[in-house]
Formats: sequence, C-alpha cells, structure tokens
Amino acid sequence: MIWDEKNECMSREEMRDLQSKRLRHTVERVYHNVPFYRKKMHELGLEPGDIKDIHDLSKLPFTTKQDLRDNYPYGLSAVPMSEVVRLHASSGTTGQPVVVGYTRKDLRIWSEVVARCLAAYGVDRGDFVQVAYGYGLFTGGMGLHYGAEKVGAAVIPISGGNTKKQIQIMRDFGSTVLACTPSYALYLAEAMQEMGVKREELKLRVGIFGAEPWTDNMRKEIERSLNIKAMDIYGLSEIIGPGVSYDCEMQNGLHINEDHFIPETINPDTGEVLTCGSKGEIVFTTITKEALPLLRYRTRDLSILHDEKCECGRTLVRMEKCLGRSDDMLIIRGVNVFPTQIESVLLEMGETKPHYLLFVDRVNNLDILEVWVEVDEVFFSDEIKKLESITKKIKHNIESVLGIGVKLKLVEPKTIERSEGKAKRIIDRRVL
Ligand code: DLL
Repeated sequence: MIWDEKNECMSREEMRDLQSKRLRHTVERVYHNVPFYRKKMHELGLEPGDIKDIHDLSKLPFTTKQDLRDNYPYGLSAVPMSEVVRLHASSGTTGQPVVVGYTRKDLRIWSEVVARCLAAYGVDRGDFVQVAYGYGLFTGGMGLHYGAEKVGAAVIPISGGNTKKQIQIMRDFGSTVLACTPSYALYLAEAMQEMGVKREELKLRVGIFGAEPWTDNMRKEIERSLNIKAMDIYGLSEIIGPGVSYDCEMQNGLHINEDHFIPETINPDTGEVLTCGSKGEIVFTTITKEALPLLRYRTRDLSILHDEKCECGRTLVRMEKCLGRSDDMLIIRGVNVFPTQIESVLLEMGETKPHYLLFVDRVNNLDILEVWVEVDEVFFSDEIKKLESITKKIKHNIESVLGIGVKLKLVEPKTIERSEGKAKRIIDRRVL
C-alpha cells in the first residue's frame, strides 16, 4: 500500500523542483539562525542567494558528527528552545552524545515518514505492532510508535529486553507485527524455541528491522525462523530517526523520503560527489526539519543510490541495503573487512548460527583477526572429527571471502552474548 501517493510517486522533475524550493528555504534559515552555518558559508564565500536549486547542493559545506558534538547540546538548533517539544540523543560508542531536538512540526513529519514505511510493509488498521525497539533517548521506540498510531494500528509499546515477556505478549496479545533490531529478532526466535512456543501459536506476519546492518542472508534466516516477511527500515537520529528510507514489496533497495531528506553519495576520502550506481558514503541534507536542519550530513554509512523507477510505483530514489559503515570497517593488514561479510558466509553454511564475534589484536606489528562462531546445537554434540572439519570449512569460506587469513574458534551454542538492541560484533584490542 502507498501511504502518500502524491509525494512517493511524483515525477523526477517535480521532485527536483520541490527539493530546490525547500533547499533554498533551508539554506536561508540556517544562514540566519545558526551561527555555525553562517560561519561555514562565509568561509566558503557563500551567500544564501548562491543556492538556487538542487544542482548547487555540492557548494554547501558538509556537517559531521564531530560538528554536532562540538556544539553540544543545543548549539546547532535553528529555533529557540521554547519551540522544541521533544529531545532524543544518540550515544554512539564513544564520545559525547548528540542531542536532537524536534518541534511539533518535526514530530508530525517524523510520524508521517514512518507511516509511509509501515504502509509499504502492509501494516494497517487491525494490526498489532509490538514495538521492541528501546524507548527513551534512542529514536527507535518512539519513532515506530507514532508511525504505527498514524496508520491506525494498535501499538504495543513494550520497548526492548525482557525476552520472555516479549514472547508471552506476542502470543497473548496476538501481535501481527514485530519491530526490533534484526539481531534481537533472531534472539527472540531462539528464545521462543527454548520456551516451547510454537510458531502456530503466534499471529506474527511482518517484521520491521533496522538500526544495524543486516544482510540478505540474515533476512532469509529471520523469515525462515519466525515465518514472517522481514522488512528493512533505515534512519539515524541526526536526520530524524527511523523512517529516512524503507523497503517496499520489491525489496530491491530502500526508498528514501527524498521530499524531506536529499541524499548524495560521496567518496569518503575526498568528499567528491559520486553518480548514482557508485558505492560511497551517504550524505543527507534535511529540507523540512525545523529544530535541527542539517546541511550535507555525513552518515559514514556506505551504500549505492539508484534512481530508476521501481516496480512498486514509487519514484523515490533507492539506496541499497546498508551493509557497513566506514567506521565499522576494520582494516586488517591493509584489507577492508566488514562484519556483515562474515555474517553472510555463516548463514550460507547451515552448520552455524549467525552469532559471531570478531577480535582484532596486533601481535609483533601484525594484525590478527580471530573469529568466534557459534555452532548449531546439532553439530556441537558431534564427534571431534566432525567439528574439526566444520572449523576448517568455515575458516576456508571466511578466508576466501575476506581475502586474508583468520583464526577461527568454534564456541558452544549460546556463549556469545545476545543483544536486545544493536549487536556488538567487534572487539578491537589493537593499541595503535
Ligand atoms: O538506529 C534509528 C533507527 C531506529 C533506524 C530503528 C531503524 C530502526 P541511530 O542510533 O542514530 O539511529 O543509528 C544510526 O544505525 O547511521 C546506520 O549506521 C545504522 N542503521 C540504522 N538503520 C539501519 C539499517 C537509529 N536498516 C545508524 N541498515 C545509521 C543498516 C542501519 N544500518
């Protein structure tokens, strides 16, 4: 179902006109209301009048997470704080959190873009949406919550964690939709099995998964183990939260809500703008945000944009599933390694579960990557010889995908800590 046909299916020319108009307005506003942007534009010799349409976008300065941190907490706000009605924050793994304010209009737009996602997943009145993303400063819980209310579904605001209760409620309340991280979905599937809850006792139909990278193989694994359709939702706090882009029924890239967030891909090293179809870092410019408008925000997420029309009827540009961040990427002996590459190998094999942990060490100036992988229960009880052959096979498959040697350790089922939110896959112990 298409929630907002006018905005999701307009022609590319109409979209460019709308984006140009909104961009001009945004640039005016930040120039006058945000000293940080005025200064940056002055440094580049830019006046708001220099930005006439979308083709001038690349003249504008980038914004980075560091800029947000340097202006902690409210330095980049484009409205007086009395206009702000909600605050969220993204903690990240290191450093100062980033604080994101929303005006009433920002909240309305946020629920509108999430409603578009939900409609695309087939969620409607009569659905019961179990929101198992964390509520709080993290944007996942409340973002999905208001979008689900908007489409008229019944929200079950259970938040993350409390796994047994999640399953009980899912069964007793008849949840038809589950929203959580893909790693938590897998954990729930495992816990269900342990509790002896049969899939037939549940009414679950659709999963709304995001907030961390997950491969197509992971999608298949979740779809198989929970017997649902697994849909991808992407977003980041700085831009609005979940709802920046979403899968449609074609599952052929995530449609970006471009009438609110203009995407670009850039070469992360040089900042050069890339054409559609080339892999690079995704950059967003918000063009309707009131409280925290951002020009050319560097997400660190790597993906590829596609502008061909989608068979679903939407004309919104699509981004490929985001399989890694430039700051998640490990460089091991000069080779780029993404945790999702390992996830994909493990899921193709069958003897293992996609529960893994990567340890990176530096021994005698040489990087060592050790991969811990959980074996399936069925195989773990097997004889040593069989385990040895599985170890060899996994090691070989991982090495041929990564192109570097790894140390592989099989661990007993359930030894790797399960995550209720974003999974932590890397332990980098290198002292540089
Ligand atoms: O994770 C917002 C969100 C909540 C999205 C619930 C989807 C569902 P942050 O905590 O600011 O916001 O983290 C944003 O998470 O830059 C990506 O690296 C990653 N990410 C989010 N969604 C996806 C996805 C929320 N579908 C960061 N696929 C982003 C891959 C994702 N990575």
